[in-house]
Amino acid sequence: MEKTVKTVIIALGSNLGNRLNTINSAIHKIESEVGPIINIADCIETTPFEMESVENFLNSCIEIETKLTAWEVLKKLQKIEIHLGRPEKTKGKNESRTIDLDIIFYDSQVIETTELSIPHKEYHTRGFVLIPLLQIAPNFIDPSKYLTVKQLIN
Ligand code: PH2
Ligand code: MG
Ligand code: MG
Repeated sequence: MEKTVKTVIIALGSNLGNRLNTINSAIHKIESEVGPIINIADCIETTPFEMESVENFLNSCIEIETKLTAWEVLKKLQKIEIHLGRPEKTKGKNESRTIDLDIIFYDSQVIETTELSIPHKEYHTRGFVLIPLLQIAPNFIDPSKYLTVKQLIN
């Protein structure tokens, strides 16, 4: 039988407002609405990558377990983003934001739709995702590249 509990890796980023408070609030909300937290990477301060905004980010990654589907997780994360002050509709794609919650991996699933791409399309080019990811999930296998996070970095 297919296992019902899935491991999900989520990247968190904030460069507006009280960044650390918002990231901690997001983690608590994810824990209560999506599933238990298995691992939390240290927050790192990063400069904005491919953005017009100038405010530095705090970035982290978490590993959680959930019984929800990838789409259900996406909807929950979008709801939490709005609850934590992110406008529903933004002018530019990469404006400063109180919180950004991106699904990087959903177990070993590969999903390619207009609404949802898993693994996250660009995560492997972004140090602000790879550094926290390497800390918490070095042996996680990228199901589209057949490489572990550690192998991807080297
Ligand atoms: N997120 C982006 C684009 N650029 N740069 C940093 N440093 N941190 C981010 O979280 C980030 C970014 C798109 O979501
Ligand atoms: Mg993002
Ligand atoms: Mg996002």
